[in-house]
Amino acid sequence: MMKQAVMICSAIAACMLAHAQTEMAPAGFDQLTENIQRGRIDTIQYFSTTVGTDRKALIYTPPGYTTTKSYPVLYLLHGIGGDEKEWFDNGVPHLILDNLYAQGGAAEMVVVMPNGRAMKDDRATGDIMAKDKVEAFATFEKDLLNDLIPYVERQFPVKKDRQNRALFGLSMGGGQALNFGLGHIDHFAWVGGFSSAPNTRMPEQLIPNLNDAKTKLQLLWISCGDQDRLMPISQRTHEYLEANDIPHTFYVEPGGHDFEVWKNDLYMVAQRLFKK
Ligand code: FER
Repeated sequence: MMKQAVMICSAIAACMLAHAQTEMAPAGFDQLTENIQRGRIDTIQYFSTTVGTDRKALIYTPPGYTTTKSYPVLYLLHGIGGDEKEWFDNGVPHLILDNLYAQGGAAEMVVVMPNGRAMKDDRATGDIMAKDKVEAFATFEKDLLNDLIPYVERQFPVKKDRQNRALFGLSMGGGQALNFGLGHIDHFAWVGGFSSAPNTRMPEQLIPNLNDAKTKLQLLWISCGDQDRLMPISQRTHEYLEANDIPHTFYVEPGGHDFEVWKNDLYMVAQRLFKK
């Protein structure tokens, strides 16, 4: 009887320990809080020389935003079923950041949420897995670097160096963030993928310059829910980074391929960004 009780107790303790290893956002982190300062969400429109059309993005400016300051920028990318509104509609980045700012928990930043499907009809309608639509997620590399970032840097009071640019995304956007971020370390010091999709380059193609990745990144973040069938993509990326001594965070959390996981990821990452 005694022995059984000891065994049950140690099983419970082991279980608690396993869970304690994953730090998670506290309850309420994604809820509207009364009587705190709020940032703003606006829609911006820029001409894309890559696509040949005007394109839309959402932009979050933090509480107390003023053009007399200069802000770092997080570019935050959506998944295969989404568009520039996906994060706002499902991931409430404005609420997560407002709550963090109310507690002094994040560096002031501007967040730009683009449409990562760089083609003339960039709506997430019809067959979202169609070849041209999937290819448009790769084309976005040029739109981001040549069109969107220059537009944001012309129109907003933002810092224009790699130390003050972050590129993160979820799923297809996670693959984009890793591919483009690690492919252009000269542009981004903060890079990460949440539940990154099969568009993530194979590890051997992902990092053109291993030494730059070792020495120049402020944060390289790979996260995935433990129930997500796309885990092998994050796992293989993590293993390659580890084998090549590239500093990174591999963050595995309870959950599947959904915004419960991605909201938690944003909460975790937003606290780390643009801090020494
Ligand atoms: C695939 C599985 C998942 C794929 C893309 C996804 C292009 C993307 C999922 C998402 O963005 O949520 O085979 O191929």
